[in-house]
Amino acid sequence: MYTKEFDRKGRLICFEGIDRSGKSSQIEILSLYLIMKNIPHVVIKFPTNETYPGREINKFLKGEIFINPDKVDLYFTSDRLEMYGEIKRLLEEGTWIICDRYVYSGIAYGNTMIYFNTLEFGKVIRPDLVFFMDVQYEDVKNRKDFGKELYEEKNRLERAYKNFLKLFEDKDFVKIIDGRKGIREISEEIEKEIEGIFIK
Ligand code: T5A
Repeated sequence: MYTKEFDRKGRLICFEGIDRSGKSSQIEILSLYLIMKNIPHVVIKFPTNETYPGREINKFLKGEIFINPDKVDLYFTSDRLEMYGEIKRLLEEGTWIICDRYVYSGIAYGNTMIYFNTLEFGKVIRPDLVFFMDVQYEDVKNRKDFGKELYEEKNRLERAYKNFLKLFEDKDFVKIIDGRKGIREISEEIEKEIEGIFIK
C-alpha cells in the first residue's frame, strides 16, 4: 500500500474513527500542545478543500450536489492522491502533519475497493502513528449535529466501524483510544503517547 520510504524529518499522525467520534476535538487540542512544544505542524482534514475532487465531495456530503455513488470513492481517492506530494514535501522539510482521516477511511467506508487498488496502491505515505477513536454508532448518535451529513446513518457507520477494527488489528503503529472517555482524559492520553514516542 505504501510508497517508498524517504528522509522524513516531520511526523505523520492520523486520526481515524466513525463520524462524530471526536477526531476534530482532539486534533484541535493536539495542535495547541504542539504549538506549546514549538513543533511546526499542519492539520489536513480529508476530504480537503484544497483540491477539486475534495471540494466536490464536501458539497456532496452536505447534500448540495449529487455525485453518482459509483464515483464517490474515486473523488475521495483523487483528493488524497493530489495531496501526497505536498505531504511528502512538508515531512521532508520537518513539518509535522496531523490528518483528520486518511486512506483507512477510504477503505473502511469504501464501496468500490477497485479504485483504491488501482489508483492509490503504492502511493500512500506511511503514517508514523494512527489514533483510532474507538466509539460505535450507539455512542455518537446523540452527539451534537449528528445526522446532518449524508453519510451519518446507522448501517454505514456500523459497517465502517467493523472494517476499521479489521484493518487495525495487530498494527503496531495504531493506538486504539476509548472514545467514550471525556475529551480532556483522551487528550492527556494522546499527549502522553506522542511525548513517549517522539518528543525527547
Ligand atoms: N469518507 C471519508 C469516506 O467515505 N471515504 C474517505 O476516503 C474519507 C476520507 C467525512 C465523511 O466522508 C466519509 C467518512 C465521513 O462519513 P466529515 O464531515 O469530514 O465527513 O465527518 P467527520 O470526519 O466524521 O467529522 P465530524 O466533525 O463529524 O466528527 P469528528 O471530527 O470525529 O468529531 P468532533 O470532534 O467534531 O465531535 C463531534 C461532537 O462530539 C462531541 C464534540 O463536542 C462535538 O459536539 N465530542 C464528544 N462528546 C463526548 N465525549 C467525547 N469524548 C467527545 N469528543 C467530541
